[in-house]
Amino acid sequence: MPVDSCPLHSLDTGDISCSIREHVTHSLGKPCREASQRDVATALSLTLRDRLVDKMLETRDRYRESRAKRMYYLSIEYLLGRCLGNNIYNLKIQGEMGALLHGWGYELEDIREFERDPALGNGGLGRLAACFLDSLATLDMPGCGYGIHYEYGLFKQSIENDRQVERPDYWMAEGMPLQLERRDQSVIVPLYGRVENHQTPDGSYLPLWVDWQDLVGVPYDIPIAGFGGQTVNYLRLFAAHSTDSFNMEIFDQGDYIKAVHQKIYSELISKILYPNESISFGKELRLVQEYFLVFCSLRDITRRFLKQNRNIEELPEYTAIQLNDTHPALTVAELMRLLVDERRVPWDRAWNITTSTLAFTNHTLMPEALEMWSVELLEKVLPRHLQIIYEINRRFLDSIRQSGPVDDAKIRRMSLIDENHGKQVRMAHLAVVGSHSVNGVSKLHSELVKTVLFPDYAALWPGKFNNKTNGVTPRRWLYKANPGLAGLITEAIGETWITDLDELQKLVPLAEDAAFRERFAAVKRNAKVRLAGFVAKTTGIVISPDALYDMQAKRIHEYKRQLLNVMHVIHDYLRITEDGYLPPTPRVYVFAGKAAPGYFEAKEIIHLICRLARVINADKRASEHLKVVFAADYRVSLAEKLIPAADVSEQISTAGTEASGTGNMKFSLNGALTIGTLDGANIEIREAVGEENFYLFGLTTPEVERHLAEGSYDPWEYYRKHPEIRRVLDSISAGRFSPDEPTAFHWIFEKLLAKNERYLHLADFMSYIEAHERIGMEYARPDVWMRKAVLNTARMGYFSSDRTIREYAKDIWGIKPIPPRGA
Ligand code: 26Q
Repeated sequence: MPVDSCPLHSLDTGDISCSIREHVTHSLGKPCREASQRDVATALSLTLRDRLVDKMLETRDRYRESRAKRMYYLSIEYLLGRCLGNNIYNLKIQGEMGALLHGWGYELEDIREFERDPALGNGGLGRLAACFLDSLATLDMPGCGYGIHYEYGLFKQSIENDRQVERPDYWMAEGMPLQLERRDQSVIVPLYGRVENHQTPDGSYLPLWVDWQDLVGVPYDIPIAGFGGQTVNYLRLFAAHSTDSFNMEIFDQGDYIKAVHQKIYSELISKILYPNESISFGKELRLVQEYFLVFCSLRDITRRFLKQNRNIEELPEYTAIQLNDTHPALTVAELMRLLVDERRVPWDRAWNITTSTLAFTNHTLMPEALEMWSVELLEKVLPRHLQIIYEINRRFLDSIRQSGPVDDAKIRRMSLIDENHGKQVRMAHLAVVGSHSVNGVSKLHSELVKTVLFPDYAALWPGKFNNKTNGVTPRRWLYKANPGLAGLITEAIGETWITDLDELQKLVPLAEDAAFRERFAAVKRNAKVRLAGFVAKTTGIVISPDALYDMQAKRIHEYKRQLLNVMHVIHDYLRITEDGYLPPTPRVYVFAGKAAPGYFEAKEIIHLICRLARVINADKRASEHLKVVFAADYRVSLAEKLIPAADVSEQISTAGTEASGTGNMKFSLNGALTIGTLDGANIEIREAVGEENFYLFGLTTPEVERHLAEGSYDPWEYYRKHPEIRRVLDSISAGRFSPDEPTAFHWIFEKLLAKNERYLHLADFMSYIEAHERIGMEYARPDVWMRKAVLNTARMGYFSSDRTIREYAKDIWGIKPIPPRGA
């Protein structure tokens, strides 16, 4: 083809208008006069894709020419959220697009609602990956994400008869206009089979993986635009298909039905995202998913690398691979296999290359969430990888024995194989041994990673362990989600904060400025009016924008303690209805979050919240002071509606259980005050915003640890001592919120009073209600409250994911920005 054969697209409104009409006609096959709002949304997405692709190709050339080191982020989940609005904002054409569509009789905001919110993740971990992609592109950093193109994302939640109902999320139903299929770059993935032991002519060991089956990974690229749109990276998601050749082989043997079954199995691999955060171990399909991601990504990475005429031994100089939790930890074994078996690199050198290339982030301390795979299953699915894991383990344990005397107990603790419940591979150990860096996601969590999770490894390799406190992208979570506040900030300090969030510091003096505080309050109220409209439309519940909006929005999990919040709501309700108490401020309690479909307690917590809402919202004595809303189907797009309207953010996990939290950052950045424990990133948020601007309560991590270690927590003691606790628990147990089913919530009474209750709800309850007392009083004084709210926003600069990414780039990846020429 001639060079430069295709003219580039421009961001000129006239050109865009022309492109939209062109896409309606030629991509959707409709005359413009018949276009529906959905068609306009699709055509607009395609129009933007054209522009993003131009920039993506330009970015790719720029990276190639620079021959710079690149970073690859491997994650089994990405929670991108809707892309259309985000791209419009990152291209800075929201004004022009709004006007153009308005001229055609549409509102941009309505058009944006037609886009599906791709939920290719469960929660924090997947959303963090999405924020990181935004920051990488904004910082002009050469990096890209790898993941799985699930056909079904996280289930859609609805509430029926006060209970969660799950429905499949077929997110591609209307197509995904932004993605580019890259069939030509498909990858053939071997699995199953067995290993034959052979020798090379010179007598060294030559394993041959034979009789494997295969499937195909087809990449789909989603362009990721940095702010300003100059750098466009991409997220590459692999979909699983069957190979025709494979089917034909069986077919030729005469077994047509079996051939079809193979095809169905192959396509199952990327069919669905697992909806729970821990109890899927042992599921063969999940293991195959993890391997599929790892194999496809590594093939793609090394193919790109070798195309540049480089020697595989130089891999770590030009490539950094970040493992997002242990889900892609098989990368350690697969990279070794690729080097040793395919490239014939000697083991020691291969090991050096592997550990210098890989780095690992841990996201959880919960013992039940630490991945283990049985040796038996690995043997069946990935026989050669299992051998390699055993060899890594043998050499590793030999090296510790050689470095000094060690007892057997320590060897057993450090081994990659757990032999306590049958033989199982500890994926976290594999990731630690196979990486040069291991990080946690907040200061506290990173300490606990060293002291609780991997004490032996931390003693062996103190330099390997480090902290990278999470962050969130200010583009989505302030600029786009909260245009009112973003506008006010830009008016006050200019717009540099969008890419340099520390600039928000300049708002600090304005916290003393009554006029500014009033404008800040007006912005907040506006967001609350909008949310109230949404709540009325979706739930029928009427809430006043003058009430305090108190929100807890996150996955439902016992450790996150939604029950503590529920207990406080009941406490408030009973004080009003039984004690004649008049709260200083009316409140709306908003809950949102999904429960894993098989997690009984979590689903019952949702049930209780919905029942409670029904009773309270219908009670005339209370409804002036108190409303409860369960906002169904929490997802990125709902978070963007809730967060700008929050006055109070509930971050109330038991100290030592939440690795970081990132919702806590989004709320505070948008001017909500946190009521929280000394857990995860709450600690750093409190230090940043100032302790007087944060409502602290609860036990500390060492206090919790001591209770759990010594068995000294006695919930009945709290029950006996505090009438407030007694009254709340008795009301739940007596069926006050489920009159037709009086015993429905009895399990909660039992659970919270059990000696081994792991999350110490009752120990923290009195200090929790005391902190809420202070909130009620201070909210009633708008000048006091708004001063604190402004200071929260002003001091959250540190929690930008741009800062996090800069730290990863400098300390772990060794990559640098490759900005466009002249930038
Ligand atoms: C593992 C095996 C099988 C099936 C599922 C999983 C699985 C899937 C997702 C295990 C864990 C997850 C997700 C974990 C997660 O979201 N962790 C959160 O990560 C955030 C980003 O670092 C932190 O802010 C949160 O504190 C942490 O809970």
